[in-house]
Amino acid sequence: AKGINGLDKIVLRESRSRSAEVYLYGGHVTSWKNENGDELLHLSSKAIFKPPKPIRGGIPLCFPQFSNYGPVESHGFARNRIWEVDASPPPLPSNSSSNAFVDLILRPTEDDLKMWPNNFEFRMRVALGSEGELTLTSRIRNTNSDGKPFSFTFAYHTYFSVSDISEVRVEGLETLDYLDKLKNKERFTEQGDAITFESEIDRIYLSTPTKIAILDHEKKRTFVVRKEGLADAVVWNPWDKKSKTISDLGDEDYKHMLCVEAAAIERPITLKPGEEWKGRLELSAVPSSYSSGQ
Ligand code: TA6
Repeated sequence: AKGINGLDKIVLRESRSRSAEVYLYGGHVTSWKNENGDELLHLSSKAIFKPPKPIRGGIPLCFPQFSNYGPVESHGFARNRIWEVDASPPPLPSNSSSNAFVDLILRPTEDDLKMWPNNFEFRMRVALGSEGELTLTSRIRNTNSDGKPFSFTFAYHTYFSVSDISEVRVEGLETLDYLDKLKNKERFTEQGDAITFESEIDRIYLSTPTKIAILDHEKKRTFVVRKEGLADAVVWNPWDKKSKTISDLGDEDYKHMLCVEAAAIERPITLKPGEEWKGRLELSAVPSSYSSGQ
């Protein structure tokens, strides 16, 4: 369907899960609704849908570089590009019961090759499962014809919608080491209980488990993040001061959003020509009897 600014909008609906649906603009998921039609991702009230400006919210794709960890623009160029529907997707094991999915593909533009001289095929399948779970499966292949390997870092920069950031806990990152972007990316160790939020946070947690939980107290809802091929997890909230410096983010948005980003950063992925990397993210939102303190 034609979406904002004439950008092609793709809508996924899963018949067995009532009002569950997913909106995509190119490779960018901007909306994920559960079976009651509740919006589960945060999209900034000031988001700009005009390539090459990245859309503020949803699930921006950081490739070939996370943040400023490398030579190209911050978070790379994949999130700023117009993707195509993949006419010849690779056969994927139908391990997911979902029949609501779309296969997309991105190849480098001439400009991209100037910034990052590597040929690649970046295929992504976005699927909405019968329980309303959202799965993004990325497959990145090195198609260099000159025998050159390449390395990249990657993140699904997911913006979760939360009722009140001061009543959110993240479980699964306890006792892990992290790099703190607010302290010169120095390495620290997380303490022994769930992470809570009362100020700006911008951390890359290292060697994280495949499952991370984000508990929203007011909604009695837990987001479950399951990931494969993505060892790290970034936790980011700009809080009030930093928010005011981000032109496409509402001043109050930080109260109702939290980024928990499945990522591969500490150890970049290296591919020889012909090799392919797979990074899979599965998001679900389940009722939780979360009570602060337990
Ligand atoms: O993932 C956290 C982060 O790297 C923050 O440092 C902040 O820059 C955020 O990404 C947003 O980046 P963006 O380029 O989308 O404004």
